[in-house]
Amino acid sequence: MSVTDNEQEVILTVGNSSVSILKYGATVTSWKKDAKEQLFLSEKAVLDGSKAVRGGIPLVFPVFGKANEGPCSQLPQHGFARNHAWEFLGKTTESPLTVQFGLGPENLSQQAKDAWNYDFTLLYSVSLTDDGLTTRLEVENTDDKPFEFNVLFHTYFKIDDISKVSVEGLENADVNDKVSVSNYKGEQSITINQEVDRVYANIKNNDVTIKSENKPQFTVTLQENLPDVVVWNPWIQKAEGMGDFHPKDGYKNMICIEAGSVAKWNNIKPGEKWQASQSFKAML
Ligand code: TA6
Repeated sequence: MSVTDNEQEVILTVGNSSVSILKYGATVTSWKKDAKEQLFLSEKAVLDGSKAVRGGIPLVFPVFGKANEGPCSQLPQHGFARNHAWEFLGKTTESPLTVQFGLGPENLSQQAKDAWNYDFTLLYSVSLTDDGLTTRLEVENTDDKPFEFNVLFHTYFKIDDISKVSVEGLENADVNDKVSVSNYKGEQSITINQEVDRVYANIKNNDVTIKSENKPQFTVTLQENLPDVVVWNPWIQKAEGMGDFHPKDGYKNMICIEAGSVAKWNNIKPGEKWQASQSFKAML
């Protein structure tokens, strides 16, 4: 069991499992279980701190997508948490092995502070066990006025073949489908054979399962304050259009199952804290 801290990243090791967290964006870039990589990371992911990482688990705060109006309207897509350097705050617990990162206005560019002018503290914890990974984000309003926000863990799971994948646990959720521009109820089992970009809101279960050839490969447990799940696969055309998405047929080897609180704004008053956490298990 170890924690290694270098200039760019922090690496946790527990037995044959490991997790690597880039200090830029506090972005998990690798999670290995039994030495096998569980997350998709584009071969052209930019890891030098010049742009958000294409893969792993980018963090989305304070806005999911783009806001056309309101306090987040001047922010870039998915906000600023994923494209600023966080402070490594060290190890918090031995079992499970947990490290923590912090972000506040003092870590933001002037542009980001001008775009979203609130005092806040983010504390992000990553915990590793032999077979699982837990991520937890705490938001504190240290300002003298309330603010609203979204949170999302934008997780890219690595899979062998998208044509053999199904996702269960999202049945009866309220779906906002950005591709077909329609709303409907979540289906019992989701398969992917085209671009998919959907918000499943008000999830009825705590667990979402990603299956490969009908065998459970990952479970995502929505532990706290994560009522929504985004399902995304860029498919052929959108993969072609992203300069940092490589190989171009990599859409066959990834699926984003993104636990979040994005369908509605969360609102916290001065002095209040809010937290969300999810846990992954890898089974294949
Ligand atoms: O989570 C799905 C989504 O909102 C898609 O609409 C797509 O834009 C994806 O995020 C990636 O966004 P990015 O800003 O990282 O290119």
